[in-house]
Amino acid sequence: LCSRRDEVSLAEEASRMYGSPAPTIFSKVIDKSLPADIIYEDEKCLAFRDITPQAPVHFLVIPKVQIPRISAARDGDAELLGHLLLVAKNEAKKEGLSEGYRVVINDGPHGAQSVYHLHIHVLGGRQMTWPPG
Ligand code: D5M
Repeated sequence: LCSRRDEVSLAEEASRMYGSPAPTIFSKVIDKSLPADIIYEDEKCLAFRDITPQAPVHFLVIPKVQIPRISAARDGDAELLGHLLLVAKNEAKKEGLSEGYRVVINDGPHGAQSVYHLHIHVLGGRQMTWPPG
């Protein structure tokens, strides 16, 4: 859905704005060299099912540009971050999560982040509890 030229300009944009963070497994999901169960894609982002689902519905929304973590986001990312949240709620609706769901961003070691490419978790289809672990 995304041309090679778009991909190159996205990579250039990332490198200009963030330096060149080490690519993660999600870079391969974005360039389609690693198969994923993609449920939504546009020029700015991708949503796909989590490989180790923690709920009956568990998908991730990621920007194509590699912002490593939410704490590394810049003021100029406001529109992109808003877009990711809107995609998250649109896909949650398509997944039938009418009773609600959990939206999570893990940041850094204390947040138990394991993949350093910003991602929004959306979990649903069961009763969530609070506080989280
Ligand atoms: O969560 C990182 C999440 O990414 C974790 O729930 C597993 C998921 N993951 C890792 N590799 C893949 C692939 N290849 N496809 C789909 N999902 C994947 P964190 O918030 O960093 O702890």
